[in-house]
Amino acid sequence: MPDFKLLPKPETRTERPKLYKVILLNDDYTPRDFVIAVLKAVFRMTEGEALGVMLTAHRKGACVVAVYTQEVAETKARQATDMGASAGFPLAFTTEKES
Ligand code: TYC
Repeated sequence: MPDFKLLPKPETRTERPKLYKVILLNDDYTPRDFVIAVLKAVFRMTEGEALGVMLTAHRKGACVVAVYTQEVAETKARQATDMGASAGFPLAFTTEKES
């Protein structure tokens, strides 16, 4: 068994991945129940969680849905926005880098 204490410390350090928020934007046309269905399908929320997020976006104009690594955040925001577009609604999700 080599004595690892004698080996030099590696120079590289592992960076924590940068995190991105997925944000739900309010609009005047998408039905509330449709927003809830999308939140449950794409973000695996319970009915209660989805209702809370939908109502916050409805009242305040926007709501943070979840936080992921960049690729996951962008993929989920696109999938959720596409579900709205496929049904003829202007439902929009954006992503924003966490500060
Ligand atoms: N404002 C929409 C309505 O009154 C519902 C809605 C809520 C739409 C949240 C989008 O992100 C949203 N039908």
